[in-house]
Amino acid sequence: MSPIAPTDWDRVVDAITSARSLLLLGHVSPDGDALGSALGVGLALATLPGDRRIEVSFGDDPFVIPANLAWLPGKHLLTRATEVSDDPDVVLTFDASSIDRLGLLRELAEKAPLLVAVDHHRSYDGFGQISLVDVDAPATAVVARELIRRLGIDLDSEIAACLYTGLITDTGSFRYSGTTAQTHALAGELLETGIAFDAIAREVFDAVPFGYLGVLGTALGRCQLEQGAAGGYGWVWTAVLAADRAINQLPFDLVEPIIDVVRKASEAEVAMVVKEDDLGDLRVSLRSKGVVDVSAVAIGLGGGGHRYAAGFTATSRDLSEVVDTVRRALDAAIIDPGIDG
Ligand SMILES: [Mn+2]
Repeated sequence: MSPIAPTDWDRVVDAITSARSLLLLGHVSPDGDALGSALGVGLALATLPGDRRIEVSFGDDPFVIPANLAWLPGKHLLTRATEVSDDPDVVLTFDASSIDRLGLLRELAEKAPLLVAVDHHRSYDGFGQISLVDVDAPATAVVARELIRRLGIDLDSEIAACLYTGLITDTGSFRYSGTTAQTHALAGELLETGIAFDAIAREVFDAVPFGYLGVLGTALGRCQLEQGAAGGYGWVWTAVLAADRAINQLPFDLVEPIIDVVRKASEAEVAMVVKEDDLGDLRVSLRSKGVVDVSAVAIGLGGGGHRYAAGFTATSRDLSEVVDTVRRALDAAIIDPGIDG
């Protein structure tokens, strides 16, 4: 059962159905859950009778749709952050745990008559007038599906493809511990619409340009294992430099899956990839097997996330300084051996 108050659902449904213009936002550098949820709800709203403006966006400039999500349905709803209409009646945010995750579009969202947060992060900080937030949901897509149900809109295969993308992104294809029987039931419901789940999985997880292999090889060759770190539970880390990507002509947004290889090292409880973006900023991805809450580490360093997956952008551009900072933060982190991921 969703912990979201029925009155909150009702208020949002009323506001959406009476709105003339809606803006649906994913967080900056959107992942499959953010963009899939926003586009899925956008496509659903587009089937409602009556005239309303629906724009789906996220606050990045340049406005880059991650390559693994470029196939998502609903592209006609996507509006560049710099071209979004500035007078929406209702703004809905998807998968953003704090208002600064809206990037360039933060101010526009703040001054909207109604701002609704749709999310599942434990680190959600309470922004917005109404919160449709279920911290037990394994993906925002689960909350998005419930919103569509409460709007009385039937799923079609395009809406379902978007929501399924959110679901498999955040559950690691139903492998992570947030997955429940209800998650599989929802997947079954989405499959009933006839989505090509095999093609979706290939697009989302298994299609990379050749240059990715070169960057992956360099990053894996640079991996360090520190078995004494993270309270003795072990830490494996590497870095992906802008120069590595330049040689292999790989855009920044395609570096993210490298952490999923690095975190396989069974000697390490925590995995980290430090990624240098095109501006020289160091963006840090952290993964935990469950004993260490990496969201606490990331939040302490200005970021956010979940117990198992979190990240932050470093204030320093010096790699060894960032590595030292995280090593210290991991040593100070709360370690709960009772939770076995
Ligand atoms: Mn999510």
